[in-house]
Amino acid sequence: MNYMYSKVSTATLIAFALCTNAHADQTVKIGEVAPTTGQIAHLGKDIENGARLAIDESNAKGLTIDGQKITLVLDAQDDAADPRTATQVAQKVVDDKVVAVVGHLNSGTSIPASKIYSDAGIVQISPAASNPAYTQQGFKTTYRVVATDAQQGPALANYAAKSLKVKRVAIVDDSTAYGQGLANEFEKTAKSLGLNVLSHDATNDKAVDFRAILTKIKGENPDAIMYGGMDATAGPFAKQAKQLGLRAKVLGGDGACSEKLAELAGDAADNIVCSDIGMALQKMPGGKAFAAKYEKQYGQPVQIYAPFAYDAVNIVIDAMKRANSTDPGKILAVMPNTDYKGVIGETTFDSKGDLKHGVISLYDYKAGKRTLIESVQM
Ligand code: ABU
Repeated sequence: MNYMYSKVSTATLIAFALCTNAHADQTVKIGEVAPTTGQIAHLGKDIENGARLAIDESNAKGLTIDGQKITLVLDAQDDAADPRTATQVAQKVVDDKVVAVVGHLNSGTSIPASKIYSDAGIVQISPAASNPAYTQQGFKTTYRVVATDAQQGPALANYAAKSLKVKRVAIVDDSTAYGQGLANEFEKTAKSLGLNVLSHDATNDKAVDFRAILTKIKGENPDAIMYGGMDATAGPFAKQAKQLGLRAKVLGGDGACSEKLAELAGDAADNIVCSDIGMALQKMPGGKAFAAKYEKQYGQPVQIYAPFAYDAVNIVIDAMKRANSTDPGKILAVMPNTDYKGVIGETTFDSKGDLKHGVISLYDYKAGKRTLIESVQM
């Protein structure tokens, strides 16, 4: 009798344990890759911080998918802005069994990594990569939540010609997929608008001394110099231009257009006009609340990409809810129907994974503060 009781009791316990296990928290990893070492580490950290905020909020609020409580974990990795490291890290997060990836920051890392995510059938959403080629490879997994350089280059050239009345422009790029691509897009539009493109020189993304190129450009007497590169080089570039007595405006794209650029350029920041590949933070539907939350959490201002990374994570969560699954294949299947209203606005994607409605914002710097000039819907 005692034996029977013990048998029933054990069976009941096993059934109870199985039942309990079915409802135990499931841990789901979302990958996040950006450079958190090197000269643009502050921009990579901006992405990681934005992504982590979304993860923490989801965990605090509670997430249930298909009856299962989900605890999200951010699998945050450093690609050092290096294309080769990026592919190694991409393989690592695939091996870590992430359900989707937010990243990478650079076009030069996002593009090679995208093949690895495509082969693994894992959604990749870049919060920053703007080279058009990123989404033109025919991969179903490749998305971004920012406008492209095919929109940004023309917007900058139009502003230079029509508002700044630039007639003569010199161009310099940092030889990266982003810097060179943006400079080329700018050049095409500048020429079509009748600007005199005096020269197009190349430097590199580790350069610190631009005086040889700038001295040559000074002799060309430009009204503006378009610089395709990130803030870490754009700041010293603008600073050295001013030190050499160049009065030309320095134009830059989103990679240069950070809060930190003012610090890097010093008083030459007042000479800079730059563009961003989304709505200005203060004009984003959730921008003010996000900026306050971010500053409270991290004790520093948003640089550029944090709200895009935050929304990218929430787009993955939204896809999990719509798919009622954490299976990467099922998340991928619902991605084309994304219609997510987040901090940056409403995100819907075209058939390539680009935003249906990109926005370019233009800024200058006044007394060291990045100041919005205008936003243009593309
Ligand atoms: N969009 C500028 C920074 C990222 C990139 O390389 O595209």
